[in-house]
Amino acid sequence: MTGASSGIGAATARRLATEGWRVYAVARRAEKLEELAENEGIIPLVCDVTDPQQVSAAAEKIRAEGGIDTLINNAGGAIGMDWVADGDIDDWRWMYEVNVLGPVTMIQAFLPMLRDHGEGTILNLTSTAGLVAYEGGAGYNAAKFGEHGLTWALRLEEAENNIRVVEVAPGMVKTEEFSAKRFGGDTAAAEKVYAGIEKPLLAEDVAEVIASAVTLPHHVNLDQIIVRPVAEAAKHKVIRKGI
Ligand code: 8X3
Repeated sequence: MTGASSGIGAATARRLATEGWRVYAVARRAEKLEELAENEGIIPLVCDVTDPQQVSAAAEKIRAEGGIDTLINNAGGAIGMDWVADGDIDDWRWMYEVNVLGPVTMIQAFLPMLRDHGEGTILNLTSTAGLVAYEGGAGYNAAKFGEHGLTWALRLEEAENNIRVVEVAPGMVKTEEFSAKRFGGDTAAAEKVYAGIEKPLLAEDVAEVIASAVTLPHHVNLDQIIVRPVAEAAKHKVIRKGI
């Protein structure tokens, strides 16, 4: 489980651990992982998923300890809401690295293990931003469309190896970090994203969906799960009350 230090990643690690899974919680921030590892069944593993050397060291360690049968690529994120005309190329590069190259690096390192297992699962957390573009979303849209594409190609390539490949594409999820990071710590701007939404999706809701997908019998492949709060009928139609 990558991006495990907070939000959907941490909630999913906790959710699967309560079902008796042994979960390697992968993230860069050691102190956050230590907290999470107080839950039984969660093993912290400090690793930057965009660094191939760190990823292959993590894969070696995990293989030596018995390996895994499921890889959940959750690490990712957005920076800014700039239009194409004004977007900062470094922001675009960062988004491509964490949302596309990170998952690819993890997949390349762990595929041999998943193939050897005989019943592997790879689940990629993309986004509704990877399915429909919006103004101000281009850098994130491009990265998530990319991750969506790699997920669907991978499914075709690995079916013969009995690896199921699942895409979970969440819409608006209120987590402590996604919008804060996107708006560079501007908490007012981050809060505005969820203003007036009575019941936004929470990390635990998405964790529930992920857990359902990966605990189904292995021959059942949910190709793509789009999950939004009821209040977000579409990106352009969000029901906000009292504002
Ligand atoms: C987050 C969904 O709508 O902020 O992945 O792009 S959105």
